[in-house]
Amino acid sequence: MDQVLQQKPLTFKDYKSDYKPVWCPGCGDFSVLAAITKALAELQIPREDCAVVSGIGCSSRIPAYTSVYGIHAIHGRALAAATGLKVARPELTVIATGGDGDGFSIGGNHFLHACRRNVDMTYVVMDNEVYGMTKGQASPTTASDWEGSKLTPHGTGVSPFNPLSIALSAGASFVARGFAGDPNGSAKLIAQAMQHKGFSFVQILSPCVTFRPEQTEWKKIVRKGEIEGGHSLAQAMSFLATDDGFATGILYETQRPVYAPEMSEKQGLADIEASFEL
Ligand SMILES: Cc1ncc(C[n+]2csc(CCOP(=O)(O)OP(=O)(O)O)c2C)c(N)n1
Ligand code: SF4
Repeated sequence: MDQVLQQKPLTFKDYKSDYKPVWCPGCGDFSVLAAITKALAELQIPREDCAVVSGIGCSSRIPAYTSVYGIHAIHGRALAAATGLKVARPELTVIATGGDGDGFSIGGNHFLHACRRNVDMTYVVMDNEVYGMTKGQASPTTASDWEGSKLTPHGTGVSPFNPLSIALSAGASFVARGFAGDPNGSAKLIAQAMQHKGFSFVQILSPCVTFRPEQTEWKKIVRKGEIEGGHSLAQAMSFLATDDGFATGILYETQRPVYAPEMSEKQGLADIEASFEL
């Protein structure tokens, strides 16, 4: 008699790899890893149908800690690699991850164009307002008066930018903010972002306890679920006009054409190698 094998649903643990994270104890990125794996379990994405792509930084180590496919690309180029992967393999669920330095400084230009292109993938940025991996320099989201870096001992004197505002202006079709101290809330946001058809951007406030120890206070000031966004761009823009950066939730979601070019012909490895010959 044929035996029907009943497969057990995957849990978040099934999406974790055997590598132990090397993050500092208390780093917010632990919770973001938990949130991403919970979102994958919630949606029961087959592991072989998913890839996590990152650049360089503490937060960009995430692909190694998951059991799905991964690309640990070069600094600032997570979105370029993720875009190429999704366009070449549209059947894959693609999640790009990284930090504010990786995504908004060296990768800033790629961020703008990813929002504009609207490739169907999710970008999760662990924002700790600092370069953690390179020992605490200021990033594009660091407040102008932060005096914690030896490189800018009197503060940067430069206004930080608001990633949600940039994403919205550049055309992202799903924009949200979560908090590492709320892994269940972040998992829900990431799952919603993954279900969105188009480019979805989720900023997650993720404390760097080593170079920004004061960020442990974020748990007292974050207001979970307070963002009242929706489908109106005007409403989202007006929310951002008075945003202090500590409310979480979905700011904006809309549907617009997804960039998914047809591959004219399947290239073999030999063709690709030939195209690189000098
Ligand atoms: C081309 C290049 N420039 C600079 C570096 C050095 N570098 C490595 S990680 C990093 C910043 C990481 O900061 P962030 O993306 O905010 O991540 P975090 O470590 O805070 O998670 C920099 C400047 C590099 N690896 N490659
Ligand atoms: S340096 Fe900061 S961002 Fe990097 S692992 Fe430590 S706490 Fe996390």
